[in-house]
Amino acid sequence: MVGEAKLLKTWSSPFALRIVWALKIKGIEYETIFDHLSNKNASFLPYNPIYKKVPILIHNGKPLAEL
Ligand SMILES: N[C@@H](CCC(=O)N[C@@H](CS)C(=O)NCC(=O)O)C(=O)O
Repeated sequence: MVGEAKLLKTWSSPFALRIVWALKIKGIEYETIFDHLSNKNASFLPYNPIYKKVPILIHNGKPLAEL
């Protein structure tokens, strides 16, 4: 993957494991950002303001939610 990848997730999100495994299988380096769903200023809110769900994969600043 060209560019920077960040994965926004909670520590317990089972949905995020799909992304973690996919990135690992593909050998893609990424930064993990943990947050809490109850945090009103959560880091993921600007990236998925309607559904307010994680995980969100951010590639070069562009969010991919509901993967
Ligand atoms: N369709 C989404 C579902 C993701 C999802 O439900 N994530 C949960 C955490 S595991 C969540 O963000 N829940 C917050 C809420 O429902 O308000 C996906 O497959 O990624």
